[in-house]
Amino acid sequence: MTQHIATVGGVAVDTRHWIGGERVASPTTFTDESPIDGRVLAEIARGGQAEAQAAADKAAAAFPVWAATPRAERARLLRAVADGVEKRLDDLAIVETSDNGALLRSHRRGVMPRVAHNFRFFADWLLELAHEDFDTRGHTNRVSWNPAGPCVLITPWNAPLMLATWKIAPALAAGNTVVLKPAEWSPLTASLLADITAEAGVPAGVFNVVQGYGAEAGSALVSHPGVRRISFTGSVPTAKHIAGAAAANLVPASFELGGKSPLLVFADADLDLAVDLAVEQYDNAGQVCLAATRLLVESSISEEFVRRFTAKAATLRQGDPRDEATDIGPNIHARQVDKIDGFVRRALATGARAVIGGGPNTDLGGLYYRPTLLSGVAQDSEIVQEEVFGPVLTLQTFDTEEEAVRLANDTPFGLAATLATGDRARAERVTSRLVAGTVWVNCFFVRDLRAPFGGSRQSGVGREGGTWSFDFYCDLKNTVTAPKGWQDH
Ligand code: TXE
Repeated sequence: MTQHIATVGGVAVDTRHWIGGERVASPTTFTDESPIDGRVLAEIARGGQAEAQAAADKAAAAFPVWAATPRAERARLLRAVADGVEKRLDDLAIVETSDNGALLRSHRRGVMPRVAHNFRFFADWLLELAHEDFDTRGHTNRVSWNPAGPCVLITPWNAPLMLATWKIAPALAAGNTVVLKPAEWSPLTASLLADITAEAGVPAGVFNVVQGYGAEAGSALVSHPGVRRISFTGSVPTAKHIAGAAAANLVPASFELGGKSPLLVFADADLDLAVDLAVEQYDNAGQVCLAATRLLVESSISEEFVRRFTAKAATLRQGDPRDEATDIGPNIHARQVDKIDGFVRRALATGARAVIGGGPNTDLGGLYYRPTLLSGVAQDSEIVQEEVFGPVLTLQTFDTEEEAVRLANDTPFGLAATLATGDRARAERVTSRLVAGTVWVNCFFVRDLRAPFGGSRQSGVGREGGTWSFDFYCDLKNTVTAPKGWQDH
């Protein structure tokens, strides 16, 4: 029994799947390492076809009862999960930091409270979700929201519990059952969440976790014919693979993918604010899909911008993410660091110049990449067109608003854009022309769960948040009732 428990940051974490309200082991395991120092944290159950089948069966079996559970009761249970998250906030924070290397102080103060909020928000929203009635020549149309069935949720490692619970909370609130497959590089907090849901009283089979690799557990889950919805956050190639599996079973799927978002800095901007916004893009060591990694700066102020940016970036402390004073931690995995460095090497070899950074921080070991800014990059170059997912920004300049918009929109992505300008009319003009699911004006990363979140082009399909989440996780039914034919008429 005890060999299934790993102790991470002093917290006991079960390394098995959570299927039908029980812990389930697999014949084989995979190794989970910490990006902080490469230390082995746990041997995790390695799911595949059999575990996917078992979880899908349990989710299907639990669905009718959960779907029929009164909304008030579902909402109560989701709030109990939120309470459980808050009760174990420190445990979740230290385990997540150990597992994915993001800052402990962010997990404690920002991320984990928002995980709890995800459950409360969708519990509240559920209770307000009203059916809509309208009249057609005396006939009543009643549009009602009905749970779709078992949902498979596939999530990434850059913000594991945060991104998973954006999906889990609305899916469960809507009356669906869930099978979560967390990323193999950060599997631990999903297991703690399973404990929390059980303690909260969520019935067996309503929430399930299958651990494992994407090509094994993930692939088996998304191909399962019993699944009614698939929601995915991750990379574009994996999304295309999942889209194929979803299409084969005609299952609606939503995709939150990568980005190559711009930060447009106009000469009329508050320059210190613009610099703060730019430096903020190094958060989470650049492993944020929304990150505005392309700095587009009006030529007339670019020199001053770079001067202030460089000074500000020099104050960032890179190091152990458990240390309160650290601003930038490690990247997730040696493979990711190699990938980041490959992008930077190729850019430097083709004419780019490193204004700051330009390689791993070898003082800290190979997993920490120095915050990097590259200038002299061509618009059609790989470094400008492709997502790096590391602390690497590019700098380009523009002379006119027209040129700024053209550069901003000229990538395969359309997730977000950030503007720094002091001119409201310009902000409106530019915003209306940007291809982006979210535009921030003189701010960054302000996120309200009532608002839709998602991307255009290769950044995704569908939106999450508020009503849009319920749109996705529900089957709408329109019931048309005639005024005639009643016994009592
Ligand atoms: O992503 P994958 P990776 C981008 C970022 C990063 C790159 C690669 O640029 O460098 O993607 O990261 C599961 N069937 N983003 O390789 O493979 C996998 O197990 C079903 C941006 O980690 O997409 C994991 O749970 N599932 C992004 C999840 O998909 C499969 C966040 C994501 O892994 C599968 C993460 C398959 N065939 C990466 N193959 C964002 N939008 O924020 C893999 N998975």
